[in-house]
Amino acid sequence: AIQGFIFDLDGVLTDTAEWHYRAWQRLADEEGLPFNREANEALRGVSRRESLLHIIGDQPYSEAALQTMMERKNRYYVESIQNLTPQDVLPGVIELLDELRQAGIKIAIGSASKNARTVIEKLGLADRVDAIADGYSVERPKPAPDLFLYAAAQLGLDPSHCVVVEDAAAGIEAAIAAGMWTIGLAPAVSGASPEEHRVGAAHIVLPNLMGVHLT
Ligand code: B16
Ligand code: MG
Repeated sequence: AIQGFIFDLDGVLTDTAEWHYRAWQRLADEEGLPFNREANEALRGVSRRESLLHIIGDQPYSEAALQTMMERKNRYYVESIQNLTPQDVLPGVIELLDELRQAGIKIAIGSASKNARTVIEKLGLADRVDAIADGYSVERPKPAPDLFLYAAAQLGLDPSHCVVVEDAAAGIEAAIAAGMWTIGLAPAVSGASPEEHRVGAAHIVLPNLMGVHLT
């Protein structure tokens, strides 16, 4: 039986994915690097460093330059999340978290972000989760299973008893590699088969968490 739920943060519990995008867009514009909303889709759930490497392509930047660009992007992002409030929790989330807790199911966050704790605090969700795995928890980013395995270990659960909720292909891949059940969130694409969604490999694909219940 399912004993734990591990939620991705950006794009699942809140829409900070948009603020990540805008911060990368600002950096790319300043650097004269080609980037747009469509290119950003490939960065969903991807770590800060991997995202930057993707944006610079084959431009030769020194390690020091990469570091300062990552710091700059993070500064833009951190500025933009200062005004997050509990109003920014996506529809259906609170209801589902309450229902899970009532059913005795453990809850963790499994986010690639180093800002996950700040975001969770600002959203007022800290008291509703039992464990947080974030960008500081493990070395290898998603799609490696490490982050979700770490979250399951924090909950004291076997991976096979955990469900991961994700909005990114890299996250679904990581969860499957961890031996967990997966729920992928992606907007409905009219006429598209389930495999064509960005989270096509997930066991279940839903548009969002609105009206999602345990039974
Ligand atoms: P940071 P998630 C991910 O969070 C974001 O989706 C991704 O856009 C971001 O680059 C990554 O965290 C690292 O975030 O720069 O704040 O450490 O979707 O895994 O909750
Ligand atoms: Mg995400």
